[in-house]
Amino acid sequence: MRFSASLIAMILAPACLAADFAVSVGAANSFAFSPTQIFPAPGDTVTFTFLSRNHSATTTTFDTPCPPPDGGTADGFDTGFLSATTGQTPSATVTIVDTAPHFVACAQAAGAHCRMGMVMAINPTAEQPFAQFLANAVA
Ligand SMILES: *[C@@H]1O[C@H](CO)[C@@H](O)[C@H](O)[C@H]1NC(C)=O
Ligand SMILES: [Cu+2]
Repeated sequence: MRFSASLIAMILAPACLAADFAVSVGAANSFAFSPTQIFPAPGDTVTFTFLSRNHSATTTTFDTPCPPPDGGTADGFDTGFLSATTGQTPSATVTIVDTAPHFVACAQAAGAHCRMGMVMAINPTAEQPFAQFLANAVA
C-alpha cells in the first residue's frame, strides 16, 4: 500500500498555506486601521499592531457599528485595549475560522474613535461593503 503524493499534499496544504494579514492600528497617530479591508480564508490569521495612543480591535455590527459591544460580537473577537503610549507597539493575533464578514471598530472613548471612522472590515461583501459600513459608523 502506498499513499499518493497528491493526498499528502491535500492534507498538508491548509497549514502550509495559512497566511497572516497584518493590520496597523493608529499608524502615524491616525484614528485608523490600515488596510481598511482584508480577505483572509478560514485558517488564516490577522495580526493587529498598535502603533499609537490606546485603541482596540473589536468586532461590531454592520448596521450600528459604534460603539462595538463589550467583548465584540458573539461570532467575532476583541483584542481589548492595547496602548502604545509608553513607546511599545503591542500586537494581537486572531484566527479567522469562517468566510463570514466580520466588521471591526475601535471601542475607545465609548465609540468616539469609531464615529471618527476608526473601522475596518474582514471579508466584506457586495451586500455589506466597507464603504457602507464606514458610512454607518460616521453617521
Ligand atoms: C486604555 O484605555 C482603556 C479604556 O479607556 C483604559 O481602561 C486603560 O486604562 C487605558 N490604558 C492605558 C495604558 O492608558
Ligand atoms: Cu481608537
